[in-house]
Amino acid sequence: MNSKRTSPLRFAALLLIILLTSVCLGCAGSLGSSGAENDSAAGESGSTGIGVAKTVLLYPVNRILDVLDIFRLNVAAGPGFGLNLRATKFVQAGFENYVSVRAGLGKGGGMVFPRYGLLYSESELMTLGAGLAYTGGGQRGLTEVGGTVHVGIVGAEVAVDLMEFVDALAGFIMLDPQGDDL
Ligand SMILES: [Ca+2]
Repeated sequence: MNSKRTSPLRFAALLLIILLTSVCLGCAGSLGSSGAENDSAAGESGSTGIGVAKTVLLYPVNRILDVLDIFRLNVAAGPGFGLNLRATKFVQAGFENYVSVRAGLGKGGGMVFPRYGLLYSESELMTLGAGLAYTGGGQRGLTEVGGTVHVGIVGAEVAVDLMEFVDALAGFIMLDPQGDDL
């Protein structure tokens, strides 16, 4: 059987192309805006055209990124203990006390890719409580459902964000309630 698999190198090259396309389109959009100040009629027309092209070209990219936004899914290494269970910020409870280096999806935590995490550090020091009175977990979304556990020197998180799920679905019909599309 002849099965094709995408190598990590090809995946990295594809990601680079996507990022460069995003940057170029962003620059083009800025130039279009400057032109609009000098020649409003022609500028507005140009900006609209660039805006439409940008939306079309980035449509598949934004759908992938929106889906990745849904999940908090990572493993951790570092000393400590912690347990947090949550069904949104309003319904949660736990106690956490650890310092960790994490690998995986962790929205808002990334040093290189703030939107996704991937490889980052995160600490919860003596945080505890319930509901909105919980003293930690500032990096977690308001509508996250899932849990975080840390025991000894290892930990993990599994959660989905309900608002991001809605945003990902809405994206397919060109809506962006989270305002995060490129
Ligand atoms: Ca979106």
